[in-house]
Amino acid sequence: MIKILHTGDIHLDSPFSGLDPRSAEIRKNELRAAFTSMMTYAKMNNVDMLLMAGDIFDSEYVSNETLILLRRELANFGKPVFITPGNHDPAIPGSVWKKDYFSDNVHVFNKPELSSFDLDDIGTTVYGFGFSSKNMTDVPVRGRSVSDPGRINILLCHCDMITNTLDNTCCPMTADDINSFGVDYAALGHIHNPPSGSAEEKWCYCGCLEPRGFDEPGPKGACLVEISKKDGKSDVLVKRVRFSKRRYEKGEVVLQEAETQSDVIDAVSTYLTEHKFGEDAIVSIKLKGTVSPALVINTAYVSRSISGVFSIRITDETNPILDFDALDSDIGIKGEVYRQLKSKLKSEDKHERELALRALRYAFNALSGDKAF
Ligand SMILES: [Mn+2]
Repeated sequence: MIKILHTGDIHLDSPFSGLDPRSAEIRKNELRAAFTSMMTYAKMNNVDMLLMAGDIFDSEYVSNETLILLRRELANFGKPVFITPGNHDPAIPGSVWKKDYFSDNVHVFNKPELSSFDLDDIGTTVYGFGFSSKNMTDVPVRGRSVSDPGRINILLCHCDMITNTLDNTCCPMTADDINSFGVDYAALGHIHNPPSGSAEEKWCYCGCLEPRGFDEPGPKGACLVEISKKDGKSDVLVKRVRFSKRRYEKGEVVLQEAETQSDVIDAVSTYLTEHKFGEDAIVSIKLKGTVSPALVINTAYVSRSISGVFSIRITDETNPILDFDALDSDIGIKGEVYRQLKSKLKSEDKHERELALRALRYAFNALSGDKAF
């Protein structure tokens, strides 16, 4: 039995531009920390090799600190490391993938043509190919097959098996390509939210190591893969291991006739507790349901009042409880404000409707200001 750690889509030195500069700097360091935690795990679990399925770097601009960290971690690991450059970090002339930069245990598939590397002590052959520019329309394994089906055969590459369009320029591989090639396991990169896949499939996406936005929800990590082969038949066991320091989560809190900012804070806090969103969570909450007409939710204040999560973003999509028929015939100021806004409140344009509703709430909020004494 051989044990592999399959990672990829690390995107080291990602700018995290969706965050404020301070949080972005924290996240950059957390990404490097997630990578070193993974390397520690690989050493502790005595894996036979590390497979890195592309997009190790976010772009061709990599800091020296990151390069040194990568070289040092891979050298310390000591066991074989295979790297295949992806569409974000292709092996272009002058790139680190083309230089003799890493220690001897590191093999980079730095050409777009299929090649292989034998590990005779564990009866395994690793096949791979790498991006040499941002696009790859070829599928280098198509029409090929492994040379010795008796060995454990692994394919390592960055490719897109999910986007089913003709303009897919990221190595549009299919399950048929992999099956006819005849590998025991295809370690793939490119898809950050890995599809669950079935046990019969010979391929697996590891997903990204650390999420970078709400389009990459939930915890992320790498795959621990165990492969055994007997009489030409292989058994593959894939276990997903979390390494991400944070996770992005989206939620919806439905308010019921909330009257004050603290009603809103309580409802959001309860939701976060119920869903066990802790310090590791970057949360986006949509407020729905009904509020009293006198309440205009101050989302900035509510966000600041919430503790226990890394960061929270709140959007207000609530509706005030209003009797529009009664307002229409109201002879007071409220009725007049309503009639002024009525056409916009019923507008076809969603944005105009929301704006009018917001204006109505501010007006009613101001008009309902009771004198305390
Ligand atoms: Mn990627």
